[in-house]
Parts: sequence; structure tokens; C-alpha cells
Amino acid sequence: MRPSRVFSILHHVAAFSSIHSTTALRHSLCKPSVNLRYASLCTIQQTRSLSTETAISHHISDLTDREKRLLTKLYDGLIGGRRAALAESITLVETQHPRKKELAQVLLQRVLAFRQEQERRSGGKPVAFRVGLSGPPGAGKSSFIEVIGKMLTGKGHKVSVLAVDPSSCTTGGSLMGDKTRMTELSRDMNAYIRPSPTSGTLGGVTRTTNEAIVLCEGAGYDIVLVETVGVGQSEFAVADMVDMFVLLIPPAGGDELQGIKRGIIEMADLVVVTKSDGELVVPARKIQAEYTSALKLLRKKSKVWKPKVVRISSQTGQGVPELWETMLHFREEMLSSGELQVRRQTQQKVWMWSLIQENALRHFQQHPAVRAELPELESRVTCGEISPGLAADLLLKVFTDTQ
Ligand SMILES: Nc1nc2c(ncn2[C@@H]2O[C@H](COP(=O)(O)OP(=O)(O)O)[C@@H](O)[C@H]2O)c(=O)[nH]1
Ligand SMILES: [Mg+2]
Repeated sequence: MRPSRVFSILHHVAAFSSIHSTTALRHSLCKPSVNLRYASLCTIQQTRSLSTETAISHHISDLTDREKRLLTKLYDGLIGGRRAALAESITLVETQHPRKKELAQVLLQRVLAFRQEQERRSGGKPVAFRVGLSGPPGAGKSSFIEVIGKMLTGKGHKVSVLAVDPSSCTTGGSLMGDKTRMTELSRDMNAYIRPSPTSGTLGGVTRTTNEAIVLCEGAGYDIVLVETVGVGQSEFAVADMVDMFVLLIPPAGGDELQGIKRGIIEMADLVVVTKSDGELVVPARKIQAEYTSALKLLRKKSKVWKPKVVRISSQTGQGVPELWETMLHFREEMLSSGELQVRRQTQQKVWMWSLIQENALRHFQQHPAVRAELPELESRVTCGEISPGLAADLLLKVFTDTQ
């Protein structure tokens, strides 16, 4: 992405923000001396150079009137809590269309500013509780979301459910977040369920999920549940976007559990053994004991919170209210120690770097000089004529030489 391109996005942000909100801008400017003057999505408030601010706000509006109207309509609808506006906004962040992608960033920046304002008013407390739910297919994630989701809307919360499903990228069909196990929740006016997009890379799905979280929060959803299957890297991606990461394990031994990666158990703030009902109670207890002792041996993620292993049944509802209490307790501990805020700040950085990685790679791959050299170098590497290291160096050289 060339500086001019960066600026063009910045202008939209500036243009749109200056009309409706000055806070967004204050958060979005970096030092003018920096080579590429990135708009940062950083949430930490810093004093910015006024001249930069003025310079950028001068570049008002190459948004067309139609685009401005669209953004205003989406923003007002979203903030007003209208589901159709939320759905349309998420579709906008999921788009591959370059111009619409830019519009999505302008919208997001405004929603972020709105959310920050809300957080400031509530004394820095995050407006929403983000919970990641992971586990092997069939663990009972969707059934659990249906039960806890209903319980939470019953308590007056607004719950959104988002799905990250890398398998849907390849198979084109997503079972996750589908509404068959969430029949009641999907009819609940205080719940919003969004299946995983069925195209794109895991990186792309991760980005749009992160952005969808922001949009859901802007629309007033105070609990955001992100469901993912234990496939590939998706669990790690989800662990990097939530306040609390919950691993759900079915009460079956052997093969089914072997798929659960050790690394992901380390990420878990809570392990939930599901289906603890009927004849499954005994194996559920056994798994609970196994995980409790396994957790003791693992590296601790937090100074104030020891991961716990609990049992629930979505069928009988047993253990679900207690589980929610535990989750609230976690949130309180993490908030009062400041760890939650630090976790979120770190996540913002991780998110930024994963975007850079994805975009930088795409930029590299699409670069004309790289594309011209690539086929020959690839075939020479394949037949062992030159080393992969040398080929990579040569490609990077043509890339940087022709910038
Ligand atoms: N006995 C029992 N079965 C359950 C429970 N929760 C889910 N199941 C069953 O487990 C299967 C997988 O559930 P699902 O929620 O789709 O799992 P997911 O793939 O992790 O989302 C379904 O056949 C459910 O009926 C439970 O609490 N008790
Ligand atoms: Mg499911």
C-alpha cells in the first residue's frame, strides 16, 4: 500500500469523523515525521500534534454524498440498535471490494470513537464482555450458547454470537453459528447470531470477526460470544480477540480428546466439561478430574486468575448459572487488577500486526516485478537448482528495488 493510498483512507476517516465526532480523529493520528502516516486504531489516548490534526482534517471528503448518506444511515441505525443496520455493517466489513473496504474502515472508526466515549463515561470499564468458546466439533458449543444465551437475555443482556470457522473457507458451508442448535436464541430479539463468512482466509475471517465485535458492541450488545472449532489456528485467533477464553470438552475419552492441542489448554481461562447428564455424568467427572490435574502443570496465563474446570449440562441446564457466576467473577478479578485492560491493549497490537502481515504479503505477491520473476524462481527452487533462501532473497530484492 503506497502512502497516497494510506492517505486516501485517512481522509475518509477525517472527513467523516470531523462531521460527526472529533474524538475519532484525536485517536487516529500519528507523528507527521513517520514515513507512512498511519491512522492508528490505538485506544490509548495520547496528545497529538495539532498541526497534523489540522492537516488531515483539511483533506476533507472525497466521500461522495451517496457514500456519506450510506455511512450515516448505517451508523445511526447501528447506534440505535437496529439489527438490519448491524447486519449490513458486518456485510460491509466482510466485503472484498476495495472501495467498500475503505468505507467500512470509516464506519468502524466512528463506532470505535462512540464506544470509547461510552467507556470513558463508565469510568474505563469495557462496554462489553467478550467470550471465546472453543472445542472439538460435537463438544456441545452451540447447544451451550443456546442455553446460556437465553439465560442472559432473560437477565436483560443483549447477546451476540459470532463464528470463526476456517473449515467454511474451504468447504463453502458452515455448520458453526448455524441456527439449528440455537432455535430459540435465533428468535430472541435481544440476540444476534452471525454465521461465519463462507469465503476468505482464516486471516480474513479473523479480521472481520474482530471488526464485527466492535460493530456488535456499538449496537449495544453487551455480551459477545465467539464460537470456533478446534481446527487449525482458529482457536488461537479467537483467544486473541476475547476477554475470556473458554474451552469446551465433551465427556468422551481417547481419540476425541487427542485432537485438543496442549497449547490451547494453556490459553483457556476456563475448561467446561459438557453433557454432564444421565450416564455421561461419570465420564464427565473423570474428565474434570483429569483436566484439573493437567491444568496445575501448565504455565499460568494470569497473575490473578487460576483456570478452573467445571461441569455443565445444556440439556438439563445444570451448572449453567454457576458457570456464569464464575465468568463474572473472572471478569471482576481481571478488571480490578488491570489485567483485562492490558490483555485488550495487547490484542489491539496483535490485530494490527496480523493485518500488516496479511496486507504486506498480498502486496508482495501482487507486485508486478515479483510476479514476473516468481514462476522461474519457483521452478528453479523446486528442481533444487537454487536454494529457497536465495530465491526468497532475490524476490525480496526485486520487490524493494522497484518500490
Ligand atoms: N446429553 C447431552 N447431549 C448434548 C448436550 N449438549 C449438546 N449435546 C449433543 O451433542 C451434539 C453436538 O452438539 P452441538 O451443540 O452441535 O456441538 P458443537 O459442534 O460443539 O456446536 C448434539 O447431538 C447435541 O444434542 C448436553 O448437555 N447433554
Ligand atoms: Mg456448533
